[in-house]
Amino acid sequence: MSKISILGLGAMGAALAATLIRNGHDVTVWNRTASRSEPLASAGATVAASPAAAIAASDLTILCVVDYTAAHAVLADAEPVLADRDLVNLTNGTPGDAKSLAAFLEAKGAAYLDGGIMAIPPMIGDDGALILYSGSAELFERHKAALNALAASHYLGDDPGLAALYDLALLSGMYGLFSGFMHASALVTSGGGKAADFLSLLLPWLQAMSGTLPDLANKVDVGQHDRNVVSNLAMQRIALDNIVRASGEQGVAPDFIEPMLRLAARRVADDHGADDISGVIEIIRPQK
Ligand code: FVH
Repeated sequence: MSKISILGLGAMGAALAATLIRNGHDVTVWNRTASRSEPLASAGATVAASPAAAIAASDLTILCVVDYTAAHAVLADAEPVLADRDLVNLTNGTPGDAKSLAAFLEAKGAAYLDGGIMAIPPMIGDDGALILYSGSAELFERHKAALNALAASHYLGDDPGLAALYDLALLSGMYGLFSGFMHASALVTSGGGKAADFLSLLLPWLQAMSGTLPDLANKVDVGQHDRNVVSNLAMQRIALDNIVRASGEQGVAPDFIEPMLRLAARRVADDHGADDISGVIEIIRPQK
């Protein structure tokens, strides 16, 4: 069992600390608002008086605060004790945020692992929770057993920005799903239907359409979008235009769907109407 400190006891930090305590680890906690430590102290945690004291108390420190501004504020207090420490940061941010924090900590002599939590607090410690990691492989290997108590662990590589990149990519897929659901539900409810009833049609449709993703992913990776096309972009542009026009007729704002129509129309205007819809990525991805 390891000595582990948790800095930040919001909804997520508290769930991480409680899970580690349940798994028998020797847990020290610190939070800016001290009263949030009390339930964890009752569950067996030691409460540290400062981030520096918490970091000094343990073999591994896990930081989980609201954003990177808060993360830097917490660590600024602890600069004198950072040398030779292992630090995992599970605060959500960008690849650039993660790389800057990694550079700061490496300059202080600490090992750094960045993480992206793909779970909500009640899922921590249960099947279905996933945490993506990137950064120091040695740190990951040293503490893998303890980290696996929190969630399944997926190590992406030694670039500290990768966990944030993949975390935000997964969230992008999720927000695409949510925005599609909201536009579809606005259309259905504008015609008197119920969103809950509509799910019996929407869910199997999304399941069927997700079956096209392996082919689209291959086209994205190869960068060619004109092979085995069954639903060409020129046809899909008209469907998107129909959705936008129907939205106008129904009094539904087209804010979710209009950007997709604009991209499809640009690609068709660029003479790629016979390609698959995957070709739209060529407009938004970094240009070579
Ligand atoms: N909760 C969730 O569903 C998601 C799931 C996926 C991962 N996220 C990320 O986890 C980070 C923490 O999120 P959280 O849910 O714990 O957030 P809150 O409950 O709002 O707690 C915020 C903690 O941050 C502390 N804090 C804020 N500002 C500062 C600061 N300047 N200095 C020190 N600490 C600060 C705050 O302290 P206090 O307000 O209690 O004093 C809380 O401990 C986040 O990156 C999510 O994106 C969660």
